[in-house]
Amino acid sequence: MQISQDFTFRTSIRSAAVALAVLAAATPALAGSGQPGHGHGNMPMQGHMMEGMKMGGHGSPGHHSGMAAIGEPGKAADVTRTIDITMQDNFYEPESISVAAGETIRFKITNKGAYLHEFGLGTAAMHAAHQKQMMTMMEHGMIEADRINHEKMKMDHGDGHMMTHDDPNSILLEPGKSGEIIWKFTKPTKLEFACNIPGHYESGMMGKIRFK
Ligand SMILES: [Cu+2]
Repeated sequence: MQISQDFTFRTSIRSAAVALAVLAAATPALAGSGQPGHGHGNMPMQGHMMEGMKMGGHGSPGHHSGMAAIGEPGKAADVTRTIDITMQDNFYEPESISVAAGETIRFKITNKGAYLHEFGLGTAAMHAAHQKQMMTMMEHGMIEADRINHEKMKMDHGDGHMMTHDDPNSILLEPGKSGEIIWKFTKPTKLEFACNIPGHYESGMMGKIRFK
């Protein structure tokens, strides 16, 4: 059994590529002119893309060996440091963090803003792909500006695939809510923590993770 060492938004990359291919094929005028994160109201909802919405799941088949390893879910017993993260509209405090390879960190995250926010760990490319998924989730009403619509989140969105937001490297928090992620950073990689809710990353809701 394959235990993924590189937890990423695994299927996101593929679904983004499919989505772009679909867009390019169906609407050549849109390809290239699209403003990321805004106004993709008519993005075609293809089956492949929906499949890509399932972002979590251990041992799922969407393993991409070429993807940068961003680390892995950590064990509580291995935590050596806690970092408090405050989410505001639309930025993080602190704005950047430093970690060491091999370190297991407990991120305690609190949303003090008025809107729904995400704290996700990944590469810039992963966040870019995840932003497209979050856009789709918003279009489907699964997430709203200030809340998660759990009923819609649980629905079958048309092709037998469930869309969920349960990546181990990401957490979505409504206003006033707190949560945590325990993460082990395995090797120096260019990583960011980011909020991929439409418009948030673009307005600055991201921070660098530096390796000591
Ligand atoms: Cu946000």
